Amino acid sequence: MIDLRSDTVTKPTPKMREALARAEVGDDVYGEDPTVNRLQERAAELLGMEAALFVPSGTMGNQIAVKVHTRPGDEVILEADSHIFNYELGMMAAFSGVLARPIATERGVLSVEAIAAAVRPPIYYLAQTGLICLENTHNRKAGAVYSLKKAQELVEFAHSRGIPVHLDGARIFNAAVASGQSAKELVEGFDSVMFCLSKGLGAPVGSLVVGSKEFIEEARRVRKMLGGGMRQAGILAAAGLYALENHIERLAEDHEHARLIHDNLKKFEPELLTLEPVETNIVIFSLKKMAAEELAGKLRERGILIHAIGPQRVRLVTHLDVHRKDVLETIKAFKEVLD
Ligand code: TLP
Repeated sequence: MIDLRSDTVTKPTPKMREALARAEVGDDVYGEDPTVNRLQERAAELLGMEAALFVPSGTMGNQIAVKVHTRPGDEVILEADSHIFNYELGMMAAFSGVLARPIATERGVLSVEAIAAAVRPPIYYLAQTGLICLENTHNRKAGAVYSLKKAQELVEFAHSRGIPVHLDGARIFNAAVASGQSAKELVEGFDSVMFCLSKGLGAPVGSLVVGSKEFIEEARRVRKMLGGGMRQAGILAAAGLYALENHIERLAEDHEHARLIHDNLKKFEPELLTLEPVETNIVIFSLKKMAAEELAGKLRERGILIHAIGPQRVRLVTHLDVHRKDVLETIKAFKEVLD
């Protein structure tokens, strides 16, 4: 099967498995796993922050950040299609007791004006804005990238109002490769960042939360509350270290593959579908004459898996287990089905 449902489906490569097998381990709840410690140091260094914490999933990383930055009753400003708001099961309310203040956008990129209008004035009977969350790249907006300038403007504005900013950077390295800026530059000034090893970077499990020493100390406590202390997690961290060493630059290949699929789907516009712009490794389009599930079913018969993310809306994600020949086969299958 050519699996384009998500970049979460990647399997560890033989070399990554070797790194996993060789990993030195210890009990990470005691802070004694040398491989986890190395991964955390490397992550902090790559993002130019003081410290990092290895967590089992992106969702846990985001929710730890929400908890650490806010108090119950606070509002959290975020984009209406963001992962934190839509796909984390209302955990920000359930666990941190905060209210979401979603702002709808065209391409997932919030503006200073929209945020300024959503920030509550400091009046004692109003819920206060405890946190702003951004998402780079933006999953539901077809992998859209926040430009450095936009992100910096928002961070500066938030800080001028005393509000911390968390970045859901599940795919921050895709943003870095696509924009030609380093991940470090793209996250400068953010109060915390979560990024995933288990997506395009190809590790089997794991994400990192990155921030100041003080923030990470508190994040470690919250991780334990959630049952996220992982003991001999060096086995997993070794895969993450391998991914950070070997799988960042190659993301460009995934972007090229996504562009190739996108370019070929253009032939079916405007009659059969409407494409959203492609910026990284995610292609999203809306079908006009067929249900998304029907298309998914027809492609499955041809050995291709895609994700129906709405009644008419479809998502395809390229990743390190999708090779050029798979892309060409996908394009051929689309032609057969849509023609
Ligand atoms: N995204 C998954 C699904 O949950 C939708 C996917 O297939 O794309 N932030 C962003 C921007 C994400 O896209 C995801 C996962 C997460 C956070 C959560 O990461 P995990 O799955 O590790 O909890």
